[in-house]
Amino acid sequence: MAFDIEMIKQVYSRLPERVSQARKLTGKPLTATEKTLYSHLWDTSVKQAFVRGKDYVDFAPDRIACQDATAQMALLQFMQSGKPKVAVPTTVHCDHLIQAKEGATKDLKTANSTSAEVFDFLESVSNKYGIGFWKPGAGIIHQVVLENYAFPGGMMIGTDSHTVNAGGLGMVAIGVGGADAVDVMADMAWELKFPKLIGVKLTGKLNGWTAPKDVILKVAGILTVKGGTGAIIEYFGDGAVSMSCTGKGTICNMGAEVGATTSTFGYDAAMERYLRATGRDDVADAANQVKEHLTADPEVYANPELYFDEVIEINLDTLTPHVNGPFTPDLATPVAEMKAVAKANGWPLQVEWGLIGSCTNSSYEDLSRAASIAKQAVAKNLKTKAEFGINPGSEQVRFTAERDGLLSIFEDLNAKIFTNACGPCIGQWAREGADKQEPNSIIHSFNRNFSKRADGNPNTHAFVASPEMVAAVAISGRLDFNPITDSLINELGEEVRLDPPQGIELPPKGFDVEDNGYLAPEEDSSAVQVIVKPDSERLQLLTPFAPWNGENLLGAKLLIKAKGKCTTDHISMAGPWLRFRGHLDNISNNCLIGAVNAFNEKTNFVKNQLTGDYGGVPDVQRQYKAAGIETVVVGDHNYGEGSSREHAAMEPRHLGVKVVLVKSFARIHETNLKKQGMLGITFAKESDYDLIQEDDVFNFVDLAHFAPGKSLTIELVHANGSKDTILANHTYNDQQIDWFREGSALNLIKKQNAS
Ligand code: MIC
Ligand code: SF4
Repeated sequence: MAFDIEMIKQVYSRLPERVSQARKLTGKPLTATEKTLYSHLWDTSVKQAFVRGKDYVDFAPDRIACQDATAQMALLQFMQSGKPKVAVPTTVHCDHLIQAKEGATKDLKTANSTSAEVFDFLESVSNKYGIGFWKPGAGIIHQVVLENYAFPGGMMIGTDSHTVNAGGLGMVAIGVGGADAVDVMADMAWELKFPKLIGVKLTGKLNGWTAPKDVILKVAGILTVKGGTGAIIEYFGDGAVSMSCTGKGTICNMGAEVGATTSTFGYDAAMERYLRATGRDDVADAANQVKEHLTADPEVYANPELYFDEVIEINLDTLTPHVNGPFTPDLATPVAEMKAVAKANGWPLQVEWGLIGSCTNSSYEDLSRAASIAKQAVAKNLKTKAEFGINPGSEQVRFTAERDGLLSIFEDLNAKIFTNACGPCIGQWAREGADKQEPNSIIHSFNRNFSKRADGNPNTHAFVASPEMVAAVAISGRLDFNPITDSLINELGEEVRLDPPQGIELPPKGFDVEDNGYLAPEEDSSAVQVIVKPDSERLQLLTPFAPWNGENLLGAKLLIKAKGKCTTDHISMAGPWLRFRGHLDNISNNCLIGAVNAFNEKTNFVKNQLTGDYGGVPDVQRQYKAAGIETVVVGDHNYGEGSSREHAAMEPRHLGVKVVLVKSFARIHETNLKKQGMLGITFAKESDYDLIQEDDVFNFVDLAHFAPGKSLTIELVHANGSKDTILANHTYNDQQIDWFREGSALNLIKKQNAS
């Protein structure tokens, strides 16, 4: 039986009526996305349709998922809310804190001892507040959610940007910061600006070397890292229906990389097969009864341009494999063009590692397709030129893949089988020699490839491709290898070719697992103690942020003007810093250390306006804080792209930054800033970014009249005494201004609970 089946049945029982209401409100046929959104409204008595891209709407998600690196902060906040149990089904998954080094058994043991304090904390908080707990080694959050919790037409939020993976099973699943999750855990509505809708019509059928991953690599090339911002992408068409459920998951997963709020597909036979194969006949049967409400109305897919804000069409018959990167996931190169492109850019052609895994591509089908390439290599006397690492997505996938002989195929190629966890995808990788910082190339099936992300080396050129392409490139050892046209020379000196991959959608003998790693919370948890040691370096109870004094902010100094890409990895790096995710003061020592200072092109090297000296960003900021001076961070486009980690908002807040002024924000990060009581605003005129000088002082001269829809005026006082007055826009509504006033959204919840 599926988890929380009663909740799922309830969602389905109210679905027909809510969908018909929504059809009346909007006066038109509905997309699958709209059906799910309108059937999850907090206030069901709404009288008007919402304006996409404009109206803030309160939603009531069905469930929440958190992973270990973000759950610590989320649950530390929830503990302050004063609630005895979480209000909706919630799970915690331990997947980010396990380093890939020697192989699964040893690595898991090491993680269990080095992170014991954090795992014990998460296990006891989960138990205390009625949260399901998935132990280290159980698998990557999004694969485990897809296998156990996702259901068509459901709505969930998760404290990880790749929560969107559950769109592969027809959910509207959205990544959020911990403070958003706390709202829903505390039985409050969850607010989102009603998204725009992008339709992607897939025609034809995947064939040969082309995989679901190539669909999203192509879409990323079209939309770029910010093209999906504020929108939900709905995929449809024959091509969509012909794809496996986990393949759809891959596409939705990497939709995070185009900034999309989420991506989804209408319910279909592939989803039904997956539900049944993963032991959820009950969900499949219930879904079948309300089938027509779990996909768009037929008129929508017949004339998509009438119902979506933008429509993209991709023909799978002619789509070819892609390799994206380096340093950004939207730099898409068709494999056939890689020879010329790599040469022109001077990318290192020799590939040193091929890594298969991450929440994007670690399903049974993914492993089977990559294994079919590995098997040929062995049979054709090829030795792999690069090293190979595999992280299966879950214990269920690993156990089944081992039983079916898939893992031993990789082992025949000397691959290392790492833990069922994120591993190298999030810098949890003890890569030998990375500290030498030599230029090199690696290829992986992950979703992100920002600088330093996998191994901390800024000169590692990381490329993203499908698992089978990763296998082929790793075997050849060359970035520009095109398996469709190129041959390889084997150990016997013969010329051989790799045939296209053969995948197995679902294990013919069914999935199997001995210990899936799940711990249910106790019914009566009154005796459960949650322990945070006062001298811990990994966990720290939170102290509330100070409220705003209601006055204009005058005399604020520039901390850093960040140039170019400034993702959450630049603002709050992961890898070695993941160990401090539960300790705000300690993790604040990584605040913005990866951001490039526009005045000297260096990272972690900014001017202290008090002394004229240069120093690291956290150090300089701590000096401003000690002197009682508030500061401003200035940034470029799509600031805060990437992760949902709210540390990227909490650290500057904790250190005394007041304002983040940028050309544009990524959605989750903008919300995180608001939730933590920061002022996140955008240049009304983008070119005003150029006016900001290194010694600037900022006066926010009308902040005292902070109101929805009203721009803010900023006076910039330059070192020579000259001034510029510029305008900044914001998207705060009344409630969000209250968060700012109270010092944070959590302060407001506490106040409301107390009254
Ligand atoms: C990531 O892929 O960057 C992460 C690590 O999963 C993050 C969450 C985090 O920073 O903990 C994400 O994508 O939200
Ligand atoms: Fe883990 Fe990587 Fe997926 Fe983030 S993207 S959840 S780090 S596997």
